[in-house]
Amino acid sequence: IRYLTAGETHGPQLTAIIEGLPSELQLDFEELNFQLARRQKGYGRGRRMQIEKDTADIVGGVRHGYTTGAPVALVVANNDWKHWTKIMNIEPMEGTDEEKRRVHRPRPGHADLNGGLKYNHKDLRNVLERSSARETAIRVAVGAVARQFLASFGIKVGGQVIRIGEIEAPPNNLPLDELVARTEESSVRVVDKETEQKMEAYIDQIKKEGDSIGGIVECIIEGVPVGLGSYVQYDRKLDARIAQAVMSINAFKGVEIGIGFEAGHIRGSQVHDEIMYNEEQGYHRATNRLGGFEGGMTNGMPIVVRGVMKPIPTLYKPLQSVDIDTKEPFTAQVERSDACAVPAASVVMESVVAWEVAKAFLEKFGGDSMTEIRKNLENYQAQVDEY
Ligand code: EPS
Repeated sequence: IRYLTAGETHGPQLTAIIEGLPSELQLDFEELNFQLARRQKGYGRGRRMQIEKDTADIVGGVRHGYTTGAPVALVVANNDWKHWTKIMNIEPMEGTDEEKRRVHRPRPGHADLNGGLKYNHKDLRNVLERSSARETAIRVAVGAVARQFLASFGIKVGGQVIRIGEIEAPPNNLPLDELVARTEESSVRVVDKETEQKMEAYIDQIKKEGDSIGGIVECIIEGVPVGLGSYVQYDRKLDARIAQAVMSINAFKGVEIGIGFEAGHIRGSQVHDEIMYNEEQGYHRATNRLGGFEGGMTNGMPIVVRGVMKPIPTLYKPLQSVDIDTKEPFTAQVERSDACAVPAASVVMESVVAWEVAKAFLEKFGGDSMTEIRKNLENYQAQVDEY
């Protein structure tokens, strides 16, 4: 199974094609749009989110509520397109640089300069239109399909914001359903109300100062069978594939599984999860410091992944850069930006991790229909239960 996306942030739409989904997967369209709405929320977003009301259209591969096994094509329209029809048109355009909204001043921290050099674009708009984090909207739509696939096997996905800049959320050990319910009510996707208030005030302050702020988000996936991914080849290690997926989210600079980097400063006896057995649970671990992975394979414990997002590089507070026409220094002018997109990034991370888990699940229990996959899973489950 694989997917590709296409589309520009101010173009007509974002598009994805998912190839390799089995037939007989029932899709709940409201749930799909609910995931898109979750990504649009969050304290600290800018004016663009007032323009967009993201919904997904399915334009292939689904009939009467079920996948057919054909490629599933998804479309998320850009409402902002109506302001950009000339500038982003596929037809040649006559006009001044200003009329074309040509970009010749690369913004530090963005793809602008590297992309311009690489693709030889003298208009950096050709880079920024595609490198924009707007693309995460369609990835959330794809992830929403993956989540529904996983849910049909009892696999649940949730997440929370762990930190925004200086403000850290206190640790909690809530059951996943409760964590999901509580974070859903929060403007910054945290459980603790006091932390929420502190984070909102902090974001206000950052915004007032013309700055931006990043943070750390966590994704948890429960109910995953043991043995997804494999130790036998580097590119089959599921933890590695999840890390790649998380790093691919715009502005993400690091990933950890379980206790992650903390494993580098405590002892082995404090890191490894002891193996237990009882009739009811079968094999399990006494703790879950390794975040559900040993040897690149799931061990049946919840998958716990964290990712760090850098502050958004579009700043009202100017940073120095160099004009590609004149090679002269300039300081950037910003029209609109998000001061903080960490709560939205939390939803994106859930989506991309869910996709990787669904992909590994299909590799292990692969079949062309949900019926076939279900039988393969039951067969394997019986083998594991007997072991
Ligand atoms: C983004 C810049 C802003 C964000 C955008 C990501 O858009 P614009 O350039 O139109 O002001 O709002 O995010 C989204 C549109 C979205 O849906 O998340 C960027 O440069 O990455």
